[in-house]
Amino acid sequence: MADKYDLSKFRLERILNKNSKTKTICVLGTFPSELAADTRYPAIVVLEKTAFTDYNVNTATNDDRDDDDDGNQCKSYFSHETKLKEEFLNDIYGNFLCFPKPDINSVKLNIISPCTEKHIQKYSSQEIFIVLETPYLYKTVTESRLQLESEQFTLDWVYNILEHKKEADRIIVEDPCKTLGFILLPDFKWDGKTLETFYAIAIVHQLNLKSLRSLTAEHLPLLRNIQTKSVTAIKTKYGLDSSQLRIYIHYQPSFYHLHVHFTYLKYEAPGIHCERSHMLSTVINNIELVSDYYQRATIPFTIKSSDPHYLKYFPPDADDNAEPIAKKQKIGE
Ligand code: M7G
Repeated sequence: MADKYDLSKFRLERILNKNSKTKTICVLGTFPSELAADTRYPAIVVLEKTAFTDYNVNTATNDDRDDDDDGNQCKSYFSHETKLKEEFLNDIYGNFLCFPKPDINSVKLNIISPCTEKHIQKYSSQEIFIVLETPYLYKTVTESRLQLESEQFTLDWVYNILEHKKEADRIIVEDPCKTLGFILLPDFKWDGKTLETFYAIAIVHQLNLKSLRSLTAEHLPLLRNIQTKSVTAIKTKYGLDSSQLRIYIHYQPSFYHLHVHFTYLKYEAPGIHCERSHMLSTVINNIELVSDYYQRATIPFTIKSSDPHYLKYFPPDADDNAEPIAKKQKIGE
């Protein structure tokens, strides 16, 4: 990746989104093609200042500066190598800019290239609206748009993972069973190290499960298997207990191949809010109570005003007082 992308050759087109709280900025631009000098590919670049770790404030060995086996002493801000620039001092109050050495001051960077119009939409800051998707709306609008290839993000990255063609060395645990199996690995958004921002995803081996809407009682063994094996593997490898994990499924997902998100409970990961995430334990419980719950339920999701299907979800003649379609009809009827 470092070889493939020379950041000095990136040409900025526009800023898509920035957030001072999460300290992220997302930009659209182009990179030159490796093959043809006069061709440039559209690219989205997401930059995120990384979170502080315990090592960053370690002073335990300041007087005796031996590194531990991982060189962690060198990761502290409290070191000779950190430069301080005084802004002002007033009585007991001091204000400084601090310049730590580059290797503990990294910025996480994600690149999507060549990106599509749909990626640009996904990463752009826009007005969003909540759709209450009845089974009828799912059947008549969502399902038909899912059949259009142009409406989908490619799933090639998912198949590359399932076939061990990419990221195989990052797998945390795999159950290779075709019906109950899955691969758990670090998410694209995680640096793979900072526990404070722990983020992994479990991708199912079954190829025909698109989303929450696909799940019925038949899939309970799969969901329970993902939950049990993943939390055990995360505890073994990262020391995080199941009670410290937020385990959930997005609706709507960006990628329509069933996967489950695992994030550290204290980490406010993107997409954890109630309009999008459904706790796996609640999903299991709902299906245990009503086997076709997710075919009957009205499920909320958010849509951007620029989405080409926006108006289909808000037809101008919608009758707010009509009997909920979910009561009368389930998917497939
Ligand atoms: P989602 O709920 O479909 O959509 O989640 P979201 O991206 O809007 O949350 C898909 C998840 O897969 C996200 O958490 C992505 O960060 C992650 N992801 C996406 N890609 C392209 C990759 C990838 O190539 N590798 C890995 N490991 N994770 C990815």
